[in-house]
Amino acid sequence: MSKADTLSPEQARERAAYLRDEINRHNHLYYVLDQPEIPDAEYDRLMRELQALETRFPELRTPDSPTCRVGSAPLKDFQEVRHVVPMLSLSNVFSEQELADFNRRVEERLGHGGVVYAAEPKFDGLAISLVYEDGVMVRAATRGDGVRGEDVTPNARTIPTVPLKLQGQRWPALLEVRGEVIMSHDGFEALNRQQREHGKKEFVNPRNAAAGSLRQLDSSITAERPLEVYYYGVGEVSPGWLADTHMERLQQLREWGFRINAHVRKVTGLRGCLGYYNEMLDLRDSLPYDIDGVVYKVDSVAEQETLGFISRAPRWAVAHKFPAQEEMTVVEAIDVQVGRTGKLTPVARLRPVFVGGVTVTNATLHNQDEVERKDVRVGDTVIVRRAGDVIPEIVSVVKSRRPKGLQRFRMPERCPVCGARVERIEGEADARCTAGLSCPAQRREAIKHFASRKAMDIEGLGDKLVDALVEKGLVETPADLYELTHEQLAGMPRMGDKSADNLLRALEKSKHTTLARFIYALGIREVGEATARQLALHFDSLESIMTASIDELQEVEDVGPVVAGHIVNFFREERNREVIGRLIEQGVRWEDAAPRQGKQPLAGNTYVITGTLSSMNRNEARDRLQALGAKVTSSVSKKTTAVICGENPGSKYDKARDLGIEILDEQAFLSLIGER
Ligand code: 9MJ
Repeated sequence: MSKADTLSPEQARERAAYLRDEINRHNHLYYVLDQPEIPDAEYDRLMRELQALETRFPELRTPDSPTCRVGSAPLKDFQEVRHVVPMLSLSNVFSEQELADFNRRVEERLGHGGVVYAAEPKFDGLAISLVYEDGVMVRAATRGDGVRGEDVTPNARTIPTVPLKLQGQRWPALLEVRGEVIMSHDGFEALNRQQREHGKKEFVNPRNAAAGSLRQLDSSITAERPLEVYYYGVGEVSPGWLADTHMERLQQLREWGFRINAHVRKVTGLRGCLGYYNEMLDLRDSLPYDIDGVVYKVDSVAEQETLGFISRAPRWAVAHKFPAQEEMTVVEAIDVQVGRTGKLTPVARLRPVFVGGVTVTNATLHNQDEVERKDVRVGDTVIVRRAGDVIPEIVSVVKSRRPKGLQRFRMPERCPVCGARVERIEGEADARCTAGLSCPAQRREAIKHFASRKAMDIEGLGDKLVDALVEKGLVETPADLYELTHEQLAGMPRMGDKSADNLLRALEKSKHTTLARFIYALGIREVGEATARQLALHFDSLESIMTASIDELQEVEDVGPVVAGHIVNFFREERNREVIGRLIEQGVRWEDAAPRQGKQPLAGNTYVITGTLSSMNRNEARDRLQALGAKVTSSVSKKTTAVICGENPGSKYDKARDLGIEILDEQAFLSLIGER
């Protein structure tokens, strides 16, 4: 039962008035100001609730009800354009059942089953109409309210995927083409990076950025924005030119130079529609742009005409929406986590909310500036976005739902774990706990990093076990790991004799490592895997890295003054030197790096590794080759010296064969690096 079914007529009248005002306000925020305050899913819910009320109490349907129109009046500043053929909106379905109902109505009206549909992705951007006279683009307009839009001709001309002239020899004297203006994820991120660097407001999502960019009074601004268009229909066209089906029409448009999306295709009946929906839902996260659903359009234009329209939407098409990627929820707390290098990260604890296909309970707030910029407070209603595999984010606060008296968030002045002073260096975004490895949180994270796969690769030493070992006081530094006894390990939660044995064996095995891994494992600030490898290649030994000056360190590729400073500070610290000394006493060792001159037998050679090697993993194989002066890359080209192939090699093997490049099996590889 929906809310509309439970209200008395008086309550319904009040609720409808509230919904009308609220929807109109959000319409204005969205269409005119480009500043939406609530996610689309919430807007849709308000709209559907009002529709349900108006269905039950038709007398509530006032002429100014937002259910009677879509969009809102154009901005005053743009010239108004009247659409001779109205720009339709699509009705939405949100479930299989609603889609089945739609398909049944279509079948009933057409008098047959197995209806053929053109299925298309539903781009999440804003609609545009382009008019061509004698093959030349003369006018571009936004949809506006469907009848009156805004003239954005100079802006549209700046978009590379808007043809200024039609391709081919023959086209109708008058052709109006319609499509969706979007911004890709890459474009959106680049734009926001630029906005940040110039101290300007960031856009909340790609659709908003596209709308804000197209509707600029100064088209030179539009020109700098990465806008694109996909086309999906026509408006007013000289008679006699167009094909009889939607799919054929799209092909005509393609030939005239319009970009048609590669995922458009014909499907049959309800099953065909559902198959397409599931396929696109799977693809969604890997597409370089946002889609918020799919659209099915009856393919036959004659059948479209039979079906006709209902108010502003065609009866022959429907949008089948995906689960929303933005939802609203409430911030129940803001916790502060302490990372490996002492960095304090505020994390919002959320009332659980289903968004982007999973239940989300946390969202990172990155740092203090981010919290201040978004002004997120405990008790706030916020919009949460989860797109793809990206960590959930708070997009914005719904200010109109903020209860009175909420406190601004303040970064603590003391570390929430150890109580040490927190410092924030002038010009840096991050606040840090100053206690270093005497802070239990930093110790824990440092040990997890030390043990991780790309560092010492200690198999079986998971995060939970590290937490427990630090908690019990058995491990304070990485060196303590190698002094753990069988009894201590077997006595830990979820551990037994066998797993203790396995872990001791893994610890022993990890002692034989490479200099690059060891440096990376130390967890020096801003020394990632690549920098660690460069350091190991450049210097002969750990000793020379530990005693290098800031200037000497900067001779290494990728090392600037800041990183060099972190390295010097790290090795200057007595505690760190002591831990390193103990690790070496315990037997941690690596092959001496080849001296820089003379002993780099593979210098100048480039290798690619594919498939699974039995004697070592690919990272190790890469380290060994690099230690001998070779370059290791991920793709095969004419410059590749040889491809090293393990079991089940990928397409790189085929490519090497095609290019006639030498292929080495594991035996040949081992003799190359001097193992056999
Ligand atoms: C989008 N937004 O991708 C239509 N749309 O067709 C597609 N919108 C549409 N079609 C008729 N693919 C009205 C709107």
